[in-house]
Amino acid sequence: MSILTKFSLQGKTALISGGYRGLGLSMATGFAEAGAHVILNGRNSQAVEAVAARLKESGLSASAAAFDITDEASASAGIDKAIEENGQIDILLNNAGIHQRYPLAEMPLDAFKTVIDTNLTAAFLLSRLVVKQMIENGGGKIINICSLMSDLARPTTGNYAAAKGGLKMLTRAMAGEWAKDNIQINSIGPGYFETEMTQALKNDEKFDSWICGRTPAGRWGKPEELQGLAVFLASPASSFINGQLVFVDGGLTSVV
Ligand code: GCO
Repeated sequence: MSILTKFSLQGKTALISGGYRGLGLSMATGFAEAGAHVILNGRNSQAVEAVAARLKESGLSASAAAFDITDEASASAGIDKAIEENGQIDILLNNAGIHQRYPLAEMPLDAFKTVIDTNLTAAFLLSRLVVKQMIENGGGKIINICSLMSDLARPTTGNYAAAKGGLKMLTRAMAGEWAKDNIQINSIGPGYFETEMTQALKNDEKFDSWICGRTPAGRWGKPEELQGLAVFLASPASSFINGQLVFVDGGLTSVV
């Protein structure tokens, strides 16, 4: 296989949770441009269908799968339907994530639970729902979207950091159980990227200049800068990499 073919996703089907916007959509677009059929997930079917239609208009292979990743019955039915409609799921990108920022001492229990459910538990649930058919098909790829907050926290993000720290270890646990079945499970740790989730932070001049000073690259990341690593981890080129977390953060987690 030539080296460029090793990076191709031709003939693969990828399911991306929260894949209709932000970083998830950017990585889904990268998968599609590398040849995959991408299934975009979100709760709102209208929004997801519209974005999938936009990708198709630009010549990419895309479809929608609207279901709630935090609800076992909804996720199970959604995954079954996606497999029935597409034959199989070769690549799962556990991307969906939310923030509900509070100082820990004032954080409502619901805010803690909801962030853990969406950012961590859902990755377990979706992976468990797709792994059996990956094993039957001779292998697959699971990519968990961790964060710089898998290793570093800051005030008001305790729920998010706990979830992303847990996701780093869940990645390793999955590798420990499923690598033998030719499934590679790795994670990506974005640093600060300008998305809906961080728009308010980016617009805050003090925070923006702190991040640009704290990040050796001196800037925020662009969503398309996640595509290369995502495609690599989804491709045959990473067939002997397992349980790893790779930061895409301009060097932020490498310096004090
Ligand atoms: C914050 C930010 C961070 C980053 C995220 C990137 O509140 O400091 O939202 O959580 O966006 O960690 O991976």
